Amino acid sequence: PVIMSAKEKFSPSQRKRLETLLVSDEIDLDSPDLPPFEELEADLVSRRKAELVDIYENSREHMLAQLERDISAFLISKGFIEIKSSILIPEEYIVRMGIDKDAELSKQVFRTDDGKCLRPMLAPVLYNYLHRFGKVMPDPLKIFEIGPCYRKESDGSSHLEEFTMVNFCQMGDGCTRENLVQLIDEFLTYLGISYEIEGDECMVYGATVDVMHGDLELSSAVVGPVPMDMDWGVDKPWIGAGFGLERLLKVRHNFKNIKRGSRSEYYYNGIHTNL
Ligand code: ATP
Ligand code: 9VF
Ligand code: MG
Repeated sequence: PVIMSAKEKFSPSQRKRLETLLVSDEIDLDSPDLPPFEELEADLVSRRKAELVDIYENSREHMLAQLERDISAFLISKGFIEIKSSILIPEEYIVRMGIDKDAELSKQVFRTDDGKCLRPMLAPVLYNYLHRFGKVMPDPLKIFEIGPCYRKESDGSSHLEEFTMVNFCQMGDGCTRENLVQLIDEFLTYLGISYEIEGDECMVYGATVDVMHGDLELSSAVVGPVPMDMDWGVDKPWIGAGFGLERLLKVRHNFKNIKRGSRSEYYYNGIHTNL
């Protein structure tokens, strides 16, 4: 038998079930005047069913895919050309990004047995595009990619092992910190997400311009050039930023856990599907 203290209204398993059914913080489970478990559960189940049916009847869009489409449309309108490259990349690119074999990020990489890995970032192939398109396109060159990235992660509510990154970058004319911050501002204003800018350091680029929402890092952005550029055949100034789409969804929908907006068989647009 489950022993509950007088003030605990729900058993741990009941609480877990209710938390699963909540989408954000619509109900405070510690509030004293809640109905009994069975009643509350039934109410939440019928709300979540109605929301799923509403999506089916009216939009039929997955929020992660929809966000990708919105971001694509925005960046294309700003003059950036869209890239879709392979998710499997040569392992060698990780080392060439300045990530040593014993570095933390190197240990986070999923490797296959034929010298490849699941990309943990989009930057290596974007570097290659900057090099090749730099010989073809007018200056400045603006490119972006959106797609899955993979990292072995141990820590919970803001990290996924499979997440979606957008990385946009510009090379050549106008690559100032001021233009980078301006572009980030237009991007997040377009998405309706508030933010603060912070300075940080990382092993790949050195100084970064981090974009925060409270304690959550939405993006690391960089003002180039950096010494590593020469290993990628890039010899012009650049600016770039990488944002995690699931973190943008977490903020926009006030999700407690980043899993709600991720690729998932359990959650559809933040709603648990076991109803
Ligand atoms: P953190 O320090 O939060 O682990 P990071 O600095 O290692 O992130 P970056 O390499 O700067 O991450 O990646 C750019 C962006 O991609 C991050 O700002 C974040 O929005 C997103 N991102 C990185 N790792 C993850 C992850 N494991 N799950 C979800 N989003 C991620
Ligand atoms: C900033 C986030 C090196 C000139 C091809 C573009 C950037 C983005 C950092 C990402 C990373 N860098 N996760 O580079 O835009 O690469 O660590 Si480029
Ligand atoms: Mg970062």
